[in-house]
Amino acid sequence: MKGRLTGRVLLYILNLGKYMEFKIIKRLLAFVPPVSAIVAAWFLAVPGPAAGTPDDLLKLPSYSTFQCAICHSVDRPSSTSAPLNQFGEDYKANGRVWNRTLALLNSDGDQCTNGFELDDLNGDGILDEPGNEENGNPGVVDCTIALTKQTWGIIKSIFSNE
Ligand SMILES: [Ca+2]
Ligand SMILES: [Ca+2]
Ligand SMILES: [Ca+2]
Repeated sequence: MKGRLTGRVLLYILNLGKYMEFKIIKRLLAFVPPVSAIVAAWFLAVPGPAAGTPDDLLKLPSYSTFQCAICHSVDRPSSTSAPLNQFGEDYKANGRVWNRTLALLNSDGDQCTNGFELDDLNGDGILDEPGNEENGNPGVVDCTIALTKQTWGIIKSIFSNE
């Protein structure tokens, strides 16, 4: 009888122990963030490429030489560091579209319009010299007026109208 009672008491203590263990594990799990939160935190901590860059590049008439540096003041913008140069700011202010308005601006203040620098003076998205690359970077002071067939044509048309 005494042995049975001792056995029951032991069984009760063991079960209580299991219950307590379960409760402790449950409490500990409450402090562990869900897997989705860990994954999200990892993505936020690891810099990825800047979100807008590839799509925005494709909207410009030419970009093969300067690429990201057309809009950003760093060569390799990331999701955590993608400062814009003045052309990038103007492009953003223009609703992220390339058009005549943006082509006629001279964002960087050198001697060439954005349109000349990206080889699309009128901003219609069609290169002035098919197959050409950028004549300059519209976000960097790097361009002096260069005479091309198109710019010479424009200069001539200005004087022929007088
Ligand atoms: Ca310029
Ligand atoms: Ca054009
Ligand atoms: Ca320039």
